[in-house]
Amino acid sequence: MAVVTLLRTWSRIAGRLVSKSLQGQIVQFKLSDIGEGIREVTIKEWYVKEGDTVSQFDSICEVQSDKASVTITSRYDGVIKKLHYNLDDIAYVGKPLVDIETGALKDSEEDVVETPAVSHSEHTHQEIKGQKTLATPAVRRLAMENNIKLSEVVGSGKDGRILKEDILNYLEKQTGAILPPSPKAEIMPSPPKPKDRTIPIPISKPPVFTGKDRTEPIKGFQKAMVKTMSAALKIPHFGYCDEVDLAELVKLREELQPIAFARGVKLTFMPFFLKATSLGLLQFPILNASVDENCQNITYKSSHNIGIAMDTEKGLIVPNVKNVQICSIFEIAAELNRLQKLGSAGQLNATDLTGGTFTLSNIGSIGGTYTKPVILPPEVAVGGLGTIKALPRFNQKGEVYKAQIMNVSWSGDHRIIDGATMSHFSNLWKSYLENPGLMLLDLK
Ligand code: CAO
Repeated sequence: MAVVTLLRTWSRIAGRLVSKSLQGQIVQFKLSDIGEGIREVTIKEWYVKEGDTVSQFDSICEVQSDKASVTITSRYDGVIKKLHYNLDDIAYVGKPLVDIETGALKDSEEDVVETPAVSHSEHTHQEIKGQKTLATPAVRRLAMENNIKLSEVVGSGKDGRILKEDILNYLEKQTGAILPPSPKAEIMPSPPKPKDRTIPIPISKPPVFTGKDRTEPIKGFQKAMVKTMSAALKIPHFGYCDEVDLAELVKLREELQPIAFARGVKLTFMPFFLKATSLGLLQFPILNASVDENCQNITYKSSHNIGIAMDTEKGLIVPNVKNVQICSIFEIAAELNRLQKLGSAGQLNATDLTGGTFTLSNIGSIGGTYTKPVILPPEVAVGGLGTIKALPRFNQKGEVYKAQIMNVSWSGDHRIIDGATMSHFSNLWKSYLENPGLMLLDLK
């Protein structure tokens, strides 16, 4: 998969292996070809300045492409002689990042890890004496904190990837320690309180008037948006809207929220929306498909990797929850918590950001009722959700009751999806959310 290539190349970003012949010389870290067509990254943060002494594995800087955020770490003991870029500059593939005057190597360092770049990725890549060890940064940290050599742990994940459980099992065998309960997500929301849904109050900053025009390069997430939205323009969009009464779901979530909270997970409406979408996609697989460039072939995707448009400080990103079709609502919630946490820290990895098959955009968490969502190619459909509002509606006896209304706006690629299909899908989605108990019947 391309992600592996990306990470392999990321791991080469900061340069080459230290050899003793380099001691005392000024060496340059060059930004190597990082694959995926990426030719440039933005310098997000420098962790060092000229004159600083660094050791191997000290963080040097944080760079951001339109796909991932990566920490570059030093391969060398030495002194930083030159930073080749200022903050927010674009660093180019093949050009030097920093100059380091190398110091003496410690004996033990020659056979340690040669991985300079820590991608904020699920799949970081270590090479130890020619062997590849796959482990996440969190797992490597856990191993380090417990003085465990990754090379001694047998990984039970895909391709021998070392998982957190492998470290805990190893630790248990070594020390007889009892395994801690399954980890809680780090987001600990304040205990939920039942309430009517209202439009969030906008927080406004004091206005600033500079009196000057400003031109700046389009980069980072915005640049990615230029690319994908220009491609989306070529797709003839069909729009379809409806309203959904979420009164039952509002009640159900209020009941389940404290339980999820006790398990360390914030439970919003999104996991229910995602599950209902996935159940709908099982019936209408054409909405979870992609078409080739000239629209000659349709590929029906087996996984429901549902993307979530996410508003972050740095702009719009769309990570996806993988395989929603086999996830419980709680599992979706926990994954969403993780994506949201990484998203707001600008640390989502390439795996999280690629491979989506359908997208939901919950603009309603910010405000608004209707939207005209734009398809994210190569996907063929997207849903936009408005704010849930307490509104009067009539029941079948003509009596007024308090409903919790949310508007949903779907867009489909009208080359392959007709309006009736979209309407059938939307009706099914609506029925699951208006009668959440129905989802139980179809959950795997
Ligand atoms: N109506 C009313 N309340 C809503 C809501 C809606 N449609 N959606 C979320 N909420 C509530 C949540 O339930 C939560 O309330 P509680 O504290 O009582 O649980 C609160 O708003 C905050 O939710 P959240 O935003 O943290 O989490 P979420 O899972 O609902 O949504 C995400 C996650 C990533 C979709 C959202 O944070 C976000 O970024 N939305 C913007 C999407 C966007 O920009 N779309 C445009 C794309 S095109 O440019």
